[in-house]
Amino acid sequence: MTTRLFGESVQRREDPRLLTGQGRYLDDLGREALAAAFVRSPHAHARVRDVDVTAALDVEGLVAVYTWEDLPERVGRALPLLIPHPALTHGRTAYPLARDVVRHVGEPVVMVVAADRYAAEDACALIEVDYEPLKPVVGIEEAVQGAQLVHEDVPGNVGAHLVQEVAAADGRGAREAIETAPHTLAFRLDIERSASMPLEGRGVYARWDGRDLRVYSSTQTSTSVRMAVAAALGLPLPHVEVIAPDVGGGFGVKIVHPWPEEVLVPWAAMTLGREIKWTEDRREHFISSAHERGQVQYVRVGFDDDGRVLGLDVTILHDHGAYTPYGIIVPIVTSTQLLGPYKPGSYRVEFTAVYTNTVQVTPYRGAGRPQGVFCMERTMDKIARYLGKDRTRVREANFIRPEEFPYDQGMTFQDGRPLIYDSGNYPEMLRMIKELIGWDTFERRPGLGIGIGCYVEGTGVGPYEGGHVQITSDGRVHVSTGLTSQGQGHETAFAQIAATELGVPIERVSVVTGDTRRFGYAVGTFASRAAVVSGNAIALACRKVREKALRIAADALEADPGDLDIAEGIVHVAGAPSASIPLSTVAVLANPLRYAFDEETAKATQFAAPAAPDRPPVAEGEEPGLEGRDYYSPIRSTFAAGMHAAIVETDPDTAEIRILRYAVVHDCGRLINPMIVEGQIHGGVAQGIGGALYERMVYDQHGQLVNASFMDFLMPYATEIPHIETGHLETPSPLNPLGIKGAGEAGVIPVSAVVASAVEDAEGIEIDRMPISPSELFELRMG
Ligand code: MCN
Repeated sequence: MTTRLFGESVQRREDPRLLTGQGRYLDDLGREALAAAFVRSPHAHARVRDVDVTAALDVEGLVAVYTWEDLPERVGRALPLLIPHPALTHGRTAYPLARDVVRHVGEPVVMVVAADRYAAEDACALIEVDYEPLKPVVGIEEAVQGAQLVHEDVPGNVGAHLVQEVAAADGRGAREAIETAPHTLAFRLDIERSASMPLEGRGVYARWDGRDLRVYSSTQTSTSVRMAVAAALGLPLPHVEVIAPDVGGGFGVKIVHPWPEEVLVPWAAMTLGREIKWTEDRREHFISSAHERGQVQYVRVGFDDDGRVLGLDVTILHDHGAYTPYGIIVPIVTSTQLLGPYKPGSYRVEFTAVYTNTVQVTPYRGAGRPQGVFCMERTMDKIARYLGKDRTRVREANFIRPEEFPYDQGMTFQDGRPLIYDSGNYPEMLRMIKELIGWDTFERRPGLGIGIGCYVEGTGVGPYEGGHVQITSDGRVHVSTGLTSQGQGHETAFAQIAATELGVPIERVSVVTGDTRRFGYAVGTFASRAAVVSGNAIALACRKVREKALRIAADALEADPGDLDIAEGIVHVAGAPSASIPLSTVAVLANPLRYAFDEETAKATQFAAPAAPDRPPVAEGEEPGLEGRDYYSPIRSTFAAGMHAAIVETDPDTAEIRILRYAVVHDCGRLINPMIVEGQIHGGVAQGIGGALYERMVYDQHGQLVNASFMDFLMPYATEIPHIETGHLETPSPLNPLGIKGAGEAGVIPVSAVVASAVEDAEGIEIDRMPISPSELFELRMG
């Protein structure tokens, strides 16, 4: 018998703790620490002429005030550009505190440290910054005109420009194929800006003991924060520890590292020899973190009578905000993954990333894919509408067939690796989603519409993650991995993997993430990669430990390791359960230094083979202890896929859009925990509904974000989210030992496309812009 937990909907083990207020988030720590606060620019674009801190110095409790001038050279350097790319010819990042020019409202200018946040904020209010306002660049159209520059040395505000082209089999390019196609369409699509809105904002708390720096950060990448902080402060890596405590959501925004505050707070803690903490407030989150989406896409498509795409030409204008700390990953993802499950005859994509005087853009759950899917799925719907065909038929005519895997889309990803889809079954998925939503039996009536959207998502990107597994003499299994968790349920899913691999009850397995003291080499949680990359690393580490356990047990039982199995934490001879030894005992035997501190250990030592005088106590090639570490480094991404469908109702008078039904069929390879995956999908769909119907960052012409609070930035409540019906298809990935693909972003990706498809169906009006509010729908109705 083996303990099988992989694939079961095991209840999330972290939830009782998190749901009963026992979570330890950043702001729960360092209650005695000094508080940091920031003076942030009220201008979208201005020269900083002078900073007068005199009035603030009288504030009771004030400890220190810093401007850029006060920072040592190393700390004051521009923040790193994390993912360079040859096409990013003009990458620009901010300084931790503004140097001469501020380029968006919210950019930090002065840092204040005080006894508490009240005093720090009072001091901030008294600091006078003399700004010389400059004309701001707001909106893509204004940026591309290039009349006014965000960065003086970036001509035309163009940070990056990239063209990728996949020619047809006959060598013709997409533009040529479109010219000669039987039918062509051309249109423009707009997706407005939105942003990750985790319940918990960013935050950092640092303490320095004269030798070691410990930093707590609400981050998605603790090991990278550690490297960045060590580099900025000139500290050797072993003297810096970074711990991500419980993190109340990230959704992408917490992958940036280091944030200015992550450098400044530790530096000030070292300089002052005091503990310091900063927690972001909601307004800071709106104006000082990062946004995404924000793209205009021009599409030209040529197709035949069956709706098969012969040529697709997409030109993307991407609003990158003021800086590019995370490179141009968002437009790269849009342009390379836009094709989804389809194989157009030829494809050309071109993007231009422009700077504007708005908050910088970094990936937000889905990372450029919602824009790409909106583009591709609108294209499919428009072709169907033009030809008078069923929308699902046009999609089917363009699908990559199951027998064509592995399928090379001809695109090159950010890391220079080719985009090769590893496995999938899109026709089957279409069959499933049609059945789930009742596509063929849908009864039309005025104001009711049905829509569909398909996508493919590269998940589980490298370069690597690791896993460490230790079995202690109480029989407990301790798993650690370096990436962090923000609510994805890793404590449960990783425990399922370990319990299955090792044959132990899940109750005996504990999992630690995000603590560089436990695991130093890691990349982080983003791009739906944890299950694939850490999950496989943990499985591989478990297999090492299992092998070692079997070797030791075989010695003790005088059996062949090949005849042994582990179940319920007990190693036994297959077919002879009485010849057995618990893993706890094996753990004792694995360490020649035995403390018989309890009866169990004392009993275990009886198994010890008499010391062979000609053999060292730790055999050559072995290490003491029953533990193991391994890494998994994927050769390339594995491609998850999904299809969503919705039925919407539009109000004839108020133009309100209600989603009556929402169905999802999803394929993330082998499921570790179906319930967790469904939860991930539900959360993603909810965010997608926000993006489709409610959420947008509204800037005025002065570069002021006019809805920078939850009073004005609309997010859906639970009341706006319908019940989500979910079906799973499992096409295992041939690329990794567990056959897994990622699932964490899936839900959000096609929602705008699906809602647009359904609203268009209900109204008979083309929907080319998202989000769509009732007033906008009303205006469209009016023509
Ligand atoms: N899973 C599974 N079987 C699979 C694939 C995944 O059971 N075949 C499980 C995993 O074990 C994990 C969860 O599903 O518990 C998500 O796994 P994965 O797809 O690997 O995604 P990550 O864990 O890497 O999480 C990142 C992803 C991203 S990119 C964003 S953004 C996001 C998201 O996850 N942010 C989140 N989900 C979030 N959920 C919460 N609560 N909070 C966030 O900030």
